[in-house]
Amino acid sequence: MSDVLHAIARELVAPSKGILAADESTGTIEKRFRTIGLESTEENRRRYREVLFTTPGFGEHLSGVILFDETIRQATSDGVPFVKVIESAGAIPGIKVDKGAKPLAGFPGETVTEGLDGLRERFAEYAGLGARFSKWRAPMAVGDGLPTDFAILANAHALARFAALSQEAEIVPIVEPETLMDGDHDLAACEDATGRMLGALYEQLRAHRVDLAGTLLKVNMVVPGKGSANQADDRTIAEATIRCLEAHVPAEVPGIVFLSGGMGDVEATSRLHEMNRIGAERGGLPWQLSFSYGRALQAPALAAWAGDDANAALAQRALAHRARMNGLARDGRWDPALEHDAA
Ligand code: 5MM
Repeated sequence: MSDVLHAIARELVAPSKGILAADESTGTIEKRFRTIGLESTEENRRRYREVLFTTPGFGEHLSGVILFDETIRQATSDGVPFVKVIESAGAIPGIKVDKGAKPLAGFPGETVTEGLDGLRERFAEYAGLGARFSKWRAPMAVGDGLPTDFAILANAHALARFAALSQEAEIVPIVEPETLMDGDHDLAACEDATGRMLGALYEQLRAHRVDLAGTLLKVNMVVPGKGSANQADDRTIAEATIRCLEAHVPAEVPGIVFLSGGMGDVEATSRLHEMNRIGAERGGLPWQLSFSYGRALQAPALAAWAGDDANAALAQRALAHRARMNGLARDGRWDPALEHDAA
């Protein structure tokens, strides 16, 4: 398959860099804005994204940005399209194409991600707008008997159909199965659910003739549920995550980028650092291990901005700091003492 896809996938997981997930759908950004008491209007969403994307040195530790449908069509207050702003900073624009997780009929408590209808045509439009990679997220809850094998299969099949259509449009697909952190399950239950999903996903990707070297995996770390009485330290989480990935992710996949899923921002950095330390101790892992954080990159910036452009420079310093910390963690070179240089 295309050398272009392989090159973009590798560029997204280049040393010292990772991806900014800024693809909050309208409902999700509304929740985020509520934390700063800001109304979620189209103009406020545009202003916020302008603050993020015009951060000085943006491309130093950010290889790409995942955008939402509305955002890929927006521009700065001076009229420069966001896609151009991102490219000028040396980063790659990407697009979230799924239409969200909807209840899976007949399977209470489970969901299947929708968005396949008309996707070929949407990909053609997104390619014209400048997207060079794409993303589809399939969240799965852990609970009594959940996730079921059927919900795993339904989501893995949809992820593979998405990936095949994305590659057809010469756009690198990022497949994102997410085992949710909600609940009181332990680390072993998360490892089991994540491993079952990854097993089904790679079976489906191969069956759909997807070129794995032109894809990336975005996935959760293996962690206990938020309500579990048995929380785990960063080293244990890093070891369990690598064990699970080694068992299920083929070596042709160039990179794995983690989601933050509700972990604290420093926690997300520290755990990524631990995994890359383990990789270095072992003389390397088959794939690059990097980040594609939403909340863990944006939370301090959003709080600093607080809806007021007078705070833009402060917010940009906060984003640049988290990007630098994760850029170091992605190379196993982070030091907690560096957190004190925060903006
Ligand atoms: C930024 O949040 C993304 C969009 O979610 P919705 O479709 O629910 O609005 C989400 O897909 C995101 O890219 C990943 O989950 C990573 O974000 P976190 O905050 O988990 O790092």
